[in-house]
Amino acid sequence: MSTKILSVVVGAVLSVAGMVSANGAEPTKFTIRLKNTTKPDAFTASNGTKWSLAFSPGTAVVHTDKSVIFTSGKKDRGQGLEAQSEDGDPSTLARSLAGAKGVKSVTVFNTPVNANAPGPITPGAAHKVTVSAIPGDRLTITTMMGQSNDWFYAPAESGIELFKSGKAISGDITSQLFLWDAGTEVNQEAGIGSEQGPRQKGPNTGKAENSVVRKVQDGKSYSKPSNVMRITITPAMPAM
Ligand SMILES: [Ca+2]
Ligand SMILES: [Ca+2]
Repeated sequence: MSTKILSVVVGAVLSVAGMVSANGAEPTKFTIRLKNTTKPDAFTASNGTKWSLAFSPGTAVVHTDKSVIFTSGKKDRGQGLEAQSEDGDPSTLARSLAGAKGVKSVTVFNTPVNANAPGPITPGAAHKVTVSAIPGDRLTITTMMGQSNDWFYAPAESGIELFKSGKAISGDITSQLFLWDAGTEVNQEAGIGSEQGPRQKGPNTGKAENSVVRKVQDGKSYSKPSNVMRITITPAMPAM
């Protein structure tokens, strides 16, 4: 009998805490971890060259509007998505988005977990970033597909809803991401193109494409994020 009463009391306290959070009184902190789940030399190009995949520094954007970074089927807006997608450099994009309409926060992640300098995450490595949000907020993550001319991983343009029915989401969100082509540089074969991130002479080199932002649908394993990365999100428990 006493055990049952105790469980009812605990349940009541938890639901009250949940209501406070849902009313937006206290933002929830989310820790996002992006792990490169590929192996070194996991891919083989048409000429037999083996190559490894890395993901660049990126942004974690909390927003309320539904397409703050790009619109599928439209040209890049010239706000820094190009440098993010072609050179793995999120700094211009972050500066453009900071304070923009419908954007609540922009956090750059650039230093891998257990590393002491900025850089991409190579096979097995991870980026970690923390954001704060309230119900109604959305999350967009951007990172370059490191062996491409202008490809980036991100969710649909509307972002990922951070709360469902007022409750913070938790767990694996990898399936909500896609591989996008920024439409700014002509594609070469992934992993061996001379104008791609690891091989280009300098930032912003390669043939201009003048196309639109669109999903990469080439049937390759890296085009499906769950084959190459794992992104988890963990909300901090509300203070009791
Ligand atoms: Ca392209
Ligand atoms: Ca390039």
